[in-house]
Amino acid sequence: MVNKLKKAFQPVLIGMLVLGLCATVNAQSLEQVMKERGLSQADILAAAKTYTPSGKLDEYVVFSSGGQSGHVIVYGVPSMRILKYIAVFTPEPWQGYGYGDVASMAILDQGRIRGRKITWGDTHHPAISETNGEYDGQYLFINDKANPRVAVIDLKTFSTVQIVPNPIMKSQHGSTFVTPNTEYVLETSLYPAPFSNDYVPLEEFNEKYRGAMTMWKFNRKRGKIIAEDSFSVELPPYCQDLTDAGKKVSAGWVFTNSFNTERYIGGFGKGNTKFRDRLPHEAGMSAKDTDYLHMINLETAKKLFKEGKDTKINGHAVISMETMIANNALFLIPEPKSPHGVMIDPSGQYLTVSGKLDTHVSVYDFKKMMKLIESKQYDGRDPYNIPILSMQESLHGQVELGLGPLHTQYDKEKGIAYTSLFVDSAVARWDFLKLKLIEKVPIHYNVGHLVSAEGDTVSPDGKYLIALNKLAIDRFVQVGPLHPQNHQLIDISPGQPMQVLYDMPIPLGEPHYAVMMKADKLKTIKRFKQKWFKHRVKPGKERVVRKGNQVTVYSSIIRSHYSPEIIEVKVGDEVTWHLTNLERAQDETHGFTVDTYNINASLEPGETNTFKFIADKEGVFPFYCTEFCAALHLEMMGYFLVKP
Ligand code: K7E
Ligand code: CUA
Repeated sequence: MVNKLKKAFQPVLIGMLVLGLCATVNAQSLEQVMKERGLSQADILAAAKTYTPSGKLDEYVVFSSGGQSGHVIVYGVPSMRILKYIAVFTPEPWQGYGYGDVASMAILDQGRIRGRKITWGDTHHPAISETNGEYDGQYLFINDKANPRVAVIDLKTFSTVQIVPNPIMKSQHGSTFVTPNTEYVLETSLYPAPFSNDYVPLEEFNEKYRGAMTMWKFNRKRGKIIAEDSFSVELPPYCQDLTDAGKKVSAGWVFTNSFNTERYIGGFGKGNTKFRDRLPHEAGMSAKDTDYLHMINLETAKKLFKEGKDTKINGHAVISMETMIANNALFLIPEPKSPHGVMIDPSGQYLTVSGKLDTHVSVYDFKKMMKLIESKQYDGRDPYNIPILSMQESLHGQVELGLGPLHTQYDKEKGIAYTSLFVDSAVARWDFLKLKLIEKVPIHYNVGHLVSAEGDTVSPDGKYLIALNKLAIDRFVQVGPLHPQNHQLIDISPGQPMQVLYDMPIPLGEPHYAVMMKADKLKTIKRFKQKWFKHRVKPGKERVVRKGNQVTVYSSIIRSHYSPEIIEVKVGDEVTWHLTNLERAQDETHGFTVDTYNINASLEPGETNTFKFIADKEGVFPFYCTEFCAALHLEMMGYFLVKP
């Protein structure tokens, strides 16, 4: 084995010898390091597959939900090096997001629900914008499950540019997913509730509580969701779970699965104000053997919205179930109970659904489903009159994969898919066309979502798969009772067994889903253009302007000083402070904080930020640059003086 390795590393050894480093090689041979650190040949191979020497870049970039942190986590593959946290629903001081700068404060303000400012999010499913079903690297979308909202991130700058609260939902989960040309961003509700903000007793659950799917119209040119051009489709009060947009043959349709088609409303435990001695939700919601996969015709819904066949609820267009049914645009198909996720294969023809409590994964055939719809062959109707298609006649087949199947991702190889097995703590590689299990690889532990390279596009890359694990017992140095999450990188190269390559701790919330894109698709800017900012301060035009008690400061910043450096105002003055970073050099960021004002900015080269505040306390307030920018960084400061 060692000989084999020697052979593999021969070019490296020769190179080192040429450089005259043979003494070092002798002192620290590979064999010695392996022995000292207890590494096997497989470990060394895994290391060689992931180790990315200084100066080399990763082939893929992963956008992972940051869970309860409300952020997005960005890291590289195969190195698994964290590159950035993108602040979305939660203020983040390093990027100056939500710490006084007017622009980012306004974005967070867009996320108010019924007037209340919310400073966190439960992010679950990121989605990259697509062109013809391929990631185009322009935008990223992410949802907030807790406070039903979606956010738009511009990947030119890796910054959040919009937060859109859902006007009718009270919680959501099946979000965000995009149509193949990012015409729409889909958001699906989770726990049924009335669309209005009124109190409606639980006894009226069946009649007045509802689910919904919102089709947010995305305007790529403006880089924004346009609320007026968006609408929702009313759904039954089942718990709609995950969603996916059809592609290729299934383009124009969208799918979502569900649980609690029992419409169980709970009542377990002492102290309920309503109902007594009832089963807990978990039992009541999983009493039946099947739930419903929902099939929605987006093209028809679009047409109905255009024709004004909607009702406005909270100012938002909603197309009723009745209208959808009458226009053959809403169907249900039974699926094994309490499923988690519906994922459409790259061809658009096959949909995989895993019932968490079933050991099988079900593969539905879109063409068979359409045949049933076209011949109006229904197996009955649900209590809301929605036609039900036969499960047996919609299925391509079922495969037994193991315990607790959850989420599926696709490979470059035709028919090959990967499904996470939550209870088994394993990942299954299987063939969804031939309906057979190929192999399983154990992971640590309790895997949720998986992500493969470009895995939910029309042309996945294969190569890498990441298991987003929920528990990380024994994987890392113990850091208190709350462990980090564990993202495990798996080599899925064809013609060899899957190999776990790397454990990556995620110490910031529970990531649910991630997307992995070729890194060279990113077209990020290196610096801001000063002219993009209305309030930019040109060099030589720095000044302080006073109008009554309104003081406007026009500041420029460049290594290593602010101009002006001393600003004196009176107690009660309203201060508007514009700052422009005049740097041209890449990455020459300067910060800005005013002692005790809860202000922190990160001004990238060319960027302008504006702060508005009232100088409400007399005193002396040093301000300084919070980013170590140059040798005289500590000297980069000034005084903000407030006179009585
Ligand atoms: Cu499996 Cu939200 Cu997609 Cu966790 S996810 S709940
Ligand atoms: Cu500028 Cu430190």
